[in-house]
Amino acid sequence: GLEYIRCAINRGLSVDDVAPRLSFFFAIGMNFYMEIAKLRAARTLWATLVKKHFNPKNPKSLLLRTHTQTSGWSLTEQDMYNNVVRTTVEAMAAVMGGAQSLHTNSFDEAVALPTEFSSRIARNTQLILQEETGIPAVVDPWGGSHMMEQLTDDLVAEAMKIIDEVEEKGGMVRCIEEGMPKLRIEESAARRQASIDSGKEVIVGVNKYKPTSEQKTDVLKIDNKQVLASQKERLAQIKASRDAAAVKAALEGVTAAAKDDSKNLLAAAIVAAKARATLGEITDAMESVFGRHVATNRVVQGVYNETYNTSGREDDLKAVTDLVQQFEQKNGRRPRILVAKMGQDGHDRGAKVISTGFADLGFDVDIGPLFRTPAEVAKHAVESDVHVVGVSSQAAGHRTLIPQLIQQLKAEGAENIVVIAGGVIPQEDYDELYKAGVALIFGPGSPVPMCARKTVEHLLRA
Ligand code: B12
Repeated sequence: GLEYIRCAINRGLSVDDVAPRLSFFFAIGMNFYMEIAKLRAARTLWATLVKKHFNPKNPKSLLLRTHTQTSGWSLTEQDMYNNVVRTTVEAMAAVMGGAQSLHTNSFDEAVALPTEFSSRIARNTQLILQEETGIPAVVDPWGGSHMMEQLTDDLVAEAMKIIDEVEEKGGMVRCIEEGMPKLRIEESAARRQASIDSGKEVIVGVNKYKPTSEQKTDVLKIDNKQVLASQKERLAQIKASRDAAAVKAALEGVTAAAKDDSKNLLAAAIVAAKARATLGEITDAMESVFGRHVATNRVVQGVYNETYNTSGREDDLKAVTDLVQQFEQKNGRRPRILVAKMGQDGHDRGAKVISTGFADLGFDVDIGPLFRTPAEVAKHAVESDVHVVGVSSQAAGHRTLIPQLIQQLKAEGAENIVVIAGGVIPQEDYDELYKAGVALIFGPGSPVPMCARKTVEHLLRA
């Protein structure tokens, strides 16, 4: 927020032109009191910092506006209807924390896009809170509670330390360039996963009180081929019906604005969009000047084992590291895995958590960049001489991209490289993938040691 205001001021706007129009997006998870305190602390922080740095005249500049979304991460594939309860608890935290706007997730969002039924329940969760409970009628209902005030103050103090650290490093843009926030998130995700895998943190239906019978829930199925064909057709129609000369001129305008700091790039992009240039064309017009951001890919190491080892279940890890050693003795080197991401799937948290966990369990881990094609992944796998490619797929490209990868490995003469997969893959797609040659599949909620154990067992058998 501070960085945006600074940018705007540098371009000649005043704090009061910008600050009242900013809106912040918060995810709201299951830690109920903490989430309420988080929104309360955010308001205090914003008002304090904007006043200190920019001294606005309009009091609205000090008001923090928030959109909140109940956590998608806390949703589970296992015992799926539990997610209705999770979303309700999270929505209550958002409302009690004073959110201005709220998105409630549907209970099936851990495995697919929501159905009409699940969307209706998600919407009704909000309506019930709004119309039946009286909860939204009170502003800051937790104000004055000793526990809540203390928690809020503690959060303000802890958050201030991080904000000061960011400021000292030269601001958020600099920190993003250095990969600092990304690495912190990845470290925290690996610790959280270890906490869940080891049972320290309870997730009902996943690591405790697991269902004893098979649970079947209808999930939305989307035909990728049909979506691709219809998108291509719509693009062709747009391209045929638009004024090609106007599009060309508008895209040149975007490139010119990207080159010249005194020009307004957003305005040029709006002209291009109105001329019906596509998003790809608009970004290409900028890429020719800016290049493409490639995130630094570092695997956080040590934190998975460190967290797991305080759970009293260290033996789980030893069982896996013993197998890894057995593999090393047999093959002269440790099992090597390429964790790969393909297609337009930008979700990398699962890939990072798996990479950290597998590395801590003794694997040699190569982590591939985002947005690779199957051919690029196959080439990388061969060049790095890996034993296994682990595809992490969250954006529903698995039925298309994984069989293509297996074909590409064959074309490279590397059919001995084992392919495993994990991520948001509905159970009903498993058979199709096994038939295509995938050795193992690990869905949401899979404990990392179990993934590693099954992988090394498979490699030992192969
Ligand atoms: C966090 C998240 C995001 C973050 C991603 C941040 C990041 N850096 O990864 C943000 C907000 C950016 C995001 C964006 C989007 N998201 Co999203 N996202 C999620 C969410 C809520 C959680 C994913 C996650 O991190 N889980 C935690 C990790 C640790 O779990 P995991 O990935 O499942 O991995 C575990 C296992 O699956 C397994 N595993 C995974 N990979 C591998 C690999 C190997 C080798 C092995 C052994 C095991 C393994 O082990 C892990 C540990 O148990 C999911 C819903 C969900 N609950 O899964 C939606 C979800 C994946 N997102 C979805 C969508 C639609 C999007 C957007 C298109 C939304 C939009 N319209 O803009 C964009 C797409 C961005 C892009 N370019 O891809 C959909 C995908 C729908 C589908 N598959 O049909 C989901 C399922 C939500 C939904 N139902 O709508 N998202």
